[in-house]
Amino acid sequence: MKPRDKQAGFTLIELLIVIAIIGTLAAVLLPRILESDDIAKGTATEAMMLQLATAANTFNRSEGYYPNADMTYLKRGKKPAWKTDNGQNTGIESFVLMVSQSKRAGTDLSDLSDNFSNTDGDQNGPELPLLGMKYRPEITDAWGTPLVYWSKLNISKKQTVVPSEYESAVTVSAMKREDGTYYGHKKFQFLSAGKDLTFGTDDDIVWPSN
Ligand SMILES: [Ca+2]
Ligand SMILES: [Ca+2]
Repeated sequence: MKPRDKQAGFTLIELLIVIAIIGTLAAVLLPRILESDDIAKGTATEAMMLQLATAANTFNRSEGYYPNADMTYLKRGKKPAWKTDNGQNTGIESFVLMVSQSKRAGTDLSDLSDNFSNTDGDQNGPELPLLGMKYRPEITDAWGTPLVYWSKLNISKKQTVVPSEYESAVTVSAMKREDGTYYGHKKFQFLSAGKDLTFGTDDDIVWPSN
């Protein structure tokens, strides 16, 4: 055997060992990396819910009610001529629509545009004034599932949510505390499906959380 061949064979064994080591490291580290990624997404989702809750409170201070979850806008004067909703993702869409009507009562949510989705593919009709878009967006959690929003007026009503463009609609109830009352029953509730992308499971994230 020539020295060169010996060298080549040795390199192959080394390569196999390196691949085995990388495989082992990946198997050990990947779950941890994914877990820390999910923790970061949970934190990001909570931070966003705080921002949305602030927008709801701003709206309430100006208009005297929390943004409705059923597309009814009780503002004095003329009601904007938006389309009737298709019954999917309605709560969070209604929230976006309400707070996007005016600077005075509303909040510009355009810095959350990375978290806009339109899983039910609907249109608003007229442009949303503060967002300049004609489609009717939802706001998603950090995993990409639309949040669900209830105001206190309809918190006991189930909502129909389209989790993604590739899934069919599911029915979602607002989350209750152990004493049977709804989280946020005096104001409003935001709900995230959490890392398992499924509503009604233990990893759901609710605002307010107490
Ligand atoms: Ca809709
Ligand atoms: Ca939509």
